[in-house]
Amino acid sequence: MNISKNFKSMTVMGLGYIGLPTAAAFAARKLQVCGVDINEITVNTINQGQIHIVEPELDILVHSTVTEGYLKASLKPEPADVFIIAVPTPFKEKKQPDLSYIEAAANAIAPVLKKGDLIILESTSPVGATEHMAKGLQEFRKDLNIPMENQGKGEFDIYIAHCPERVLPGHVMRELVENDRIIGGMTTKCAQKAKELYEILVEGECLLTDVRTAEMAKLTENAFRDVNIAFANELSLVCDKLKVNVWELIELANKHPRVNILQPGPGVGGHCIAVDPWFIVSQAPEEAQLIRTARGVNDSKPQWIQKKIDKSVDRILMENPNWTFKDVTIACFGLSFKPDIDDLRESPALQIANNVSNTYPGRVLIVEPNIEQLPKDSLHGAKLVNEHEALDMADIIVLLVDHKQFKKIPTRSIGQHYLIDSRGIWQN
Ligand code: SAJ
Repeated sequence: MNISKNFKSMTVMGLGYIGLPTAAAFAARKLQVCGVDINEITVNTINQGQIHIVEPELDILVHSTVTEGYLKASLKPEPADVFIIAVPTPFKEKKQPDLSYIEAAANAIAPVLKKGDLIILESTSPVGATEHMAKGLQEFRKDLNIPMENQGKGEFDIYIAHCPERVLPGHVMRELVENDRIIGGMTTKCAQKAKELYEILVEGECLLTDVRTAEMAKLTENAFRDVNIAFANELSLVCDKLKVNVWELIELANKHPRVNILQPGPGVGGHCIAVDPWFIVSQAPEEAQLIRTARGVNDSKPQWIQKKIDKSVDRILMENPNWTFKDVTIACFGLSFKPDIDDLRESPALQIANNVSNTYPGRVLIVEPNIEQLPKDSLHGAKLVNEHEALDMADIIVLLVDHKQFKKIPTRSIGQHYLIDSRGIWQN
């Protein structure tokens, strides 16, 4: 275990999916960490050694670091040697990045800053956000000399860097340590200082660059994945039209040594891949044509699945002239935004299931092994059941998430139903 000589204390702004694991990981390396959140319930939960999010291994680490006195949560930032900002960067109307959470976090730490402190922005940010944050800090603290743009070898009172998080939900604790880290410094010294910090924790390589390149690198990684998923989703539409099995097609094409197509699905969910490409589009609307189109392809996939469901209902009604649509039972398998997690936010599966329950009220079954009750604000009239009940009762099965439990269902149990398999797990 690395114990730092130069960094004794840390304040982490934002205790969500990135901030809390980061705070706990540094606390486990014996830094004195204060995690700050605006939500009082979150703060109280953590101070009791518990967690408010689902992430493997995080509960144990938070419990032990709080118990040993290395981690605590607070509503207000405390003075520290290092400040990590890990707050959300959603988009606002017209898909423009919303920097208000970063601005609020920077304003909150400004009064407690002192000479020699290191500030790291980890939130995924549009290009220029770190410089914008630095300018805000300089206005607030005229007594400190703060670097406000890329200044190479310059010397300043405060070190500022952008080090985008790149961890995969569900594997955060491992990836925080194993992944390579991009470190963008406002000056060369800022980058080196931030590297010194991450080396306490990171076993991967720490790669140094300037802040703007670091910001763009993170956006590029997620836009790259989005464009590649869009390619797979577009192929699924083309293949459906041409009566070609897209799953077999992709498997065959991927045997080529330089082809690696991703998997089609019901659309792209989560808070990163469906959001971050818009930051590039909003800053370079004329140039980012492909990135914008990919977003459109992925965002339209839920409607395409919905049309398939409507067509199946029509066919069942033609086969059963005495039925109305109220007699057709539809089972949606999966609600989360990707397999084997409980996170329903920005989930295309939830969007589709919600549409289905609005269109066919009273006859919709949901199978989601990772939750115990349906969300209160959607899916009205739908019923949470287990897979056996759904297979017994449903006329139409819609597979939306490839959870491990669903992959084990023998395809002969599916055979007698109308099937819309958005993930291709029951194709045979
Ligand atoms: N998906 C597909 N087909 C695929 C792969 C994914 O439809 O072949 C869908 C998933 O079902 C999901 C969405 O894409 O709805 C996003 O899932 P994901 O596993 O691709 O990514 P996230 O959002 O969980 O995490 C991403 C990661 N970025 C990259 O892999 C480039 C992660 O490393 C980032 O740290 C994270 O975004 C983030 O926070 O930015």
